[in-house]
Amino acid sequence: MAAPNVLAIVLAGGEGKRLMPLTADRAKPAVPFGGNYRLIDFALSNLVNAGYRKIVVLTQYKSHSLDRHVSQAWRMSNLFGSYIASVPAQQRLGKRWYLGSADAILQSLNLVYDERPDIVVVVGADHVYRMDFRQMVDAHVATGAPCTVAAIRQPLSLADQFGVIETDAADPRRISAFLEKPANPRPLADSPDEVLASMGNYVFDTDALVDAVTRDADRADSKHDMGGDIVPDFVGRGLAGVYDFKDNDVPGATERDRAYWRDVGTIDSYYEAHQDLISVLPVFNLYNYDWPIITAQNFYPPAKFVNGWQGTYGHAVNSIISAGVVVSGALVEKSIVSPGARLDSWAHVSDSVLMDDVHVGRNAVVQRAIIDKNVVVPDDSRVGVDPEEDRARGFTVTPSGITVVGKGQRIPS
Ligand code: ADQ
Repeated sequence: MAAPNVLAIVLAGGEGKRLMPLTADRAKPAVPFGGNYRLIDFALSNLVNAGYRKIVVLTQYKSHSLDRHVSQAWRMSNLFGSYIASVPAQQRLGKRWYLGSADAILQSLNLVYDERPDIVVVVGADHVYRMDFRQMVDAHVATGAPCTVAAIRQPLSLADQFGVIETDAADPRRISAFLEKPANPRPLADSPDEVLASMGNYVFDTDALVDAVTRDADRADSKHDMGGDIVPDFVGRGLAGVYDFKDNDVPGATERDRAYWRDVGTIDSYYEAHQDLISVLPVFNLYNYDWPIITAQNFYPPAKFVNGWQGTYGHAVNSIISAGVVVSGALVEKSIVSPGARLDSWAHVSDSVLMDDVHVGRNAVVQRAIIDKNVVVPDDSRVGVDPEEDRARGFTVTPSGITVVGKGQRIPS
C-alpha cells in the first residue's frame, strides 16, 4: 500500500503560565533548552526525521521569537512540496483569538483543505523526547480507528496534569475512557502508582478530524480543546485507539532513553531535565546522530576557556558549554551555558542554566539559578545564594529553591 499523504499540525500557541517568567516574553515552545535548542525543536525534529515534511506550526501567544526561530532554523526548500510554515491566528472565522487548541485547528482548516492529506498528525510543541511518528501512523492505519492517541505511563501523582486513558479490557488498543486532568484518577490495574497518560500527540483520519472540530465549534459547553473536548468526543463514540510510546523504536536510541519523555511545563521539571543533560551518563542522549535534534546553526565561534585576571584559571566541569561562550578566569560546575555567554574572573557558576548572551561579572556567584537571555550578573553580585534576598529583589524562587531571573530583569550590583 502506498504511504499515506500526511500533514502535520504542531500546536504552538500555548502560554505556558507555569514556566513564568521564562514565558513572559515568548511562547512556551520558544523557550530555550539545553544550550542550543528551543522546545519546539524536539517535536519538529521528530516529524522531519520521520520523513514528514509538510508541517504547519500554529502560533498565537507572544509568537515573535517562535516565528523567527521557525523561519530561521527550520527554513526548508519547498522541493517536492515540502514546507514548515509558521501560521499565526488568522481570524478567518471572526474577530477572535483561538479559544483553545481545537479552535486553532478549526480556524486553520483551509491549510488542511489545501493539502488534502489522508492523515493529520497533531502534536504539541513543549516536550523533550524522541519519537518516530511514522511508527505511530503505521499503527493508526493498522488498527483502523479514526483517532489514535499516543500514551505513556506516568506517576499517579502527576495525573492531574495529563489526559488519563483507560483501555478496553478485551481490546487494549481501544480507549474506553479518557479524563482530562482528573482529580481522582484510577491507577493502572497492573501498577497502582501509575496512570496511562496522553502525550498530547494524536493521529487522525482527515475527514474524522474535520468533522470533530466542526461539530465541536457549535457546542456551548466546550472549551474547544483537543485533550479536553475532541479526544473525549472520539472516545465517547468508541472511535479512539491508543498508541503505546513504549512500542516506539527510534533509530540509535539507547535502552535508557528509548522511553524518555519529559513535560518541562514547570520551572522545576525544566531544571531537572537540564540536570539530567549534564550528568555524566544522561538518560536523554543528545548524541544520537541517527535521530538528530535539529536547531538553528548560528555563526558563533567555538567556546573558549582562558586564564583571567591575575592568572585565574578559566574552567568548566560536568557542564555543557555552547559555542561563542568565553570563560575567562571563571569556574563553571554542573551548569548549562548557552551560546554567547561570558563569564569573568573569579565568577563561580554552579548547578545553573545560563541562556544566550548572559554576562556574569567578576567575582559574581550564581548557584541553583536559571538566568534568562541577555541578563547581566554584575561584578560581586550573587544569585541563588539566599532565596529570601532573591524574592525581595523580585526574582521567582520555586518551592525547591531554584531562582529564576527573567529577561530584562536587573540584578543590583
Ligand atoms: P496541556 O499541555 O495542558 O495538555 P495545552 O495547554 O492545550 O494542553 O497545550 C497543548 C499544546 O497545544 C501545546 O503545545 C500548546 O503550546 C498548544 N496550544 C495550547 N493552546 C493553544 C491555542 N489556543 N492555539 C494553538 N496552540 C495551542 C495536553 C493534553 C493532555 C496531555 C498533555 C500532555 O490536553 O491530555 O496529557 O498535553 O502533556
